[in-house]
Amino acid sequence: MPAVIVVGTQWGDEGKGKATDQIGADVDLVVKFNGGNNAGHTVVVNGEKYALHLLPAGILSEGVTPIIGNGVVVDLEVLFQEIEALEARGRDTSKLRISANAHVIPSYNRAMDRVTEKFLGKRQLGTTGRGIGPTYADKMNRIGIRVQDLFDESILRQKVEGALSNKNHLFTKVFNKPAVEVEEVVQELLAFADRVRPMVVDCSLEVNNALDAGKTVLFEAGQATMLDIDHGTYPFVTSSNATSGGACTGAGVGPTRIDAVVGVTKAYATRVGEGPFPTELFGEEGEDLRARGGEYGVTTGRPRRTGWFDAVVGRYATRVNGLTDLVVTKLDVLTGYEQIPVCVAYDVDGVRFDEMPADQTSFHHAKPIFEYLPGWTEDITQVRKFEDLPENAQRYIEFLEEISKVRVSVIGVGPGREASIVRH
Ligand code: 2SA
Ligand code: GDP
Ligand code: MG
Repeated sequence: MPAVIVVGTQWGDEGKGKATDQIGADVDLVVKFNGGNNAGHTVVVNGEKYALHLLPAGILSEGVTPIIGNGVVVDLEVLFQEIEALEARGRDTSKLRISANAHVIPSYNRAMDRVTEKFLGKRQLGTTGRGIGPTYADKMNRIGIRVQDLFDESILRQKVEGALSNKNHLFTKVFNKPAVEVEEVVQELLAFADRVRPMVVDCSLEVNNALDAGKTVLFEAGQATMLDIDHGTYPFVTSSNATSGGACTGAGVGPTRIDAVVGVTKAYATRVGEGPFPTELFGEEGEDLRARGGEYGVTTGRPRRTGWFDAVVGRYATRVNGLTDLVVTKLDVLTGYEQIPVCVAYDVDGVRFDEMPADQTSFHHAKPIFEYLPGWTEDITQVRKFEDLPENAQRYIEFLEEISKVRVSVIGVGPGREASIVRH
């Protein structure tokens, strides 16, 4: 498959990092197309664990050119910290490229993220505090700073002045904070210019040239379908398009060039941050699943909310992304449950919904209608063939496949690269 998009089908942390790393081992380019260092992808290679935030997961595969696309927002300090940390562990990062059109996250947007969350009070979103939302807002407001601006000091100064003219009003008059000095920001950004320069490319040209030359490209999403700015549980979402369409705009590639869209889902569900989550488990049950799955944020360390697989979300993700395949991760985590509830539809104030309600209020009122599947007790972490899974585990996967309306082609049974079952 020359061009493959990998997206999360739930609320993030489905194991996209592992899936990208696995598929990415055989591709030429891996392009991150949305988000920034709010992402947290865990990849385990030969027992060694890597936590990636801003860097595409393809960075761990030799021979792959990783590209940070134009749709990404880049915290330059974090970029170089991650590069240095990987280099210190013997990983080669010299092939990393970055789009000239990607926006940078200036320090004032980290401050803005934290202060706006605080001022939202009870309505806060539970952002990662990395400045993601304010930077995408600046992009849409046309007061953003792009990677290419680092190479023209006078343009950079004008743009920083423009951005700060209204932000300083907010900082000082609304949020009771000191004004941000233009010159300080200019110097903060210029300090990275020489190191970034050799990495800068036209992402769209690189990707299209690669496809024209018969090479393979993997487009890697950060966050997930239900956190997408258009299709997620707005306003409890991130500020970018994490669905497959985001790959086209965030990397500069036409939809006609895409061959496959792979969705990654957990065999159950998690969410970190605020917002509706119909199948959420509370108390001991929620804690138990969190402990079994090791469900803590890779970026912020926050405990993730846990719940059962939601097929309404699954079908929605299949439709919104045009999924061709599904990767089901963490099946091993469900080992030992006597029976496993799966949400097949919602009850919204007495009315059955088989598809995602079109309005937010209904979704907030949605109560899961469960079907209960029989569990299994056998350790499945060493299983590598579908037929070798316990019968009930096979049935569980077949059920997810049927109700999500997409073929399950890979099943994860452990965090390691090798701990997967590929169905042909
Ligand atoms: P933001 O910071 O503006 O993108 O936050 C807005 C919402 O998006 C959620 N969000 C995430 N949800 C799951 N995983 C993410 N990455 C990290 C991880 C999260 C972490 O891999 O574990 O470490 O906490 C991620 N990034 C953003 C966020 O929780 C808000 O609900
Ligand atoms: P991402 O943001 O979608 O890349 O996912 P994260 O890395 O934030 O979270 C997924 C977690 O599940 C990581 O700790 C992975 O190492 C782990 N993981 C991925 N696939 C599997 C699997 O099949 N089984 C188990 N037990 N862990 C997995
Ligand atoms: Mg994650």
